[in-house]
Amino acid sequence: MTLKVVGAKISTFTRTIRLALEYLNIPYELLETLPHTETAYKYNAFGKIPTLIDGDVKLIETLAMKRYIDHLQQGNQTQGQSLTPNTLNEQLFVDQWISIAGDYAFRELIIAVSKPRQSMESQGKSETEITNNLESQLERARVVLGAIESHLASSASVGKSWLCGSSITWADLFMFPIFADLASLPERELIKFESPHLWKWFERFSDTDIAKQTFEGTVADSRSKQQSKM
Ligand SMILES: N[C@@H](CCC(=O)N[C@@H](CS)C(=O)NCC(=O)O)C(=O)O
Repeated sequence: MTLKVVGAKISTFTRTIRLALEYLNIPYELLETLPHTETAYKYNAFGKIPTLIDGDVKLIETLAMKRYIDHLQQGNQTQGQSLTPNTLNEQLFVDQWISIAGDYAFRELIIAVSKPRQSMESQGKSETEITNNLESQLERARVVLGAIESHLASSASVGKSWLCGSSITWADLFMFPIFADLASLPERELIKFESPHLWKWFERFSDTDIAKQTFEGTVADSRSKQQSKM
């Protein structure tokens, strides 16, 4: 039976799960819904997305989905690649970075910056007004960006290009959709000029097949379409 992902292309957490399924070549269908719709509540009492369904298995939190997808991948003898490393120390490291992505980065970059910016833009506020209104949020965002930047800088100094080592892990999959949204906003300048290692990591991930396969319908996609109409 094909897995079903209930969620939206625009949702960062949904994109994480789709990135994993694409990476591991696990077929799935996307049942598209935004949060807090009748469909979202049908599968998740909190109205959040995504939900992952596989027959009788229904999972409403991405951490549980991660564990389940790893389980599917381990059962698939033909698959060589894994998103979770083998040793306990490496797994703990990945778990920490997933938590940083899902909590600090999501809260300070998506909830505090990306969503209010988009809402102010749609209300027709000027760029000056938007940047003034976001001033304190951007200070907090800078702390998160700075911490990720210094981690990536020290990883790069020992030749490691991904968040948790030399290959893509779940940590990259949780972090990337957040940066894909942020990098499509004027706030990309903060990353580009103040966090060069983070910017390089973002560009490296953007260039992967899985990033391209899940680009359509994202905030970055709709903004690039809007800009090309102008
Ligand atoms: N802890 C949840 C977070 C999921 C989440 O916050 N999803 C967002 C969409 S990216 C959502 O449903 N937002 C609506 C809301 O917070 O009310 C998970 O890991 O699955």
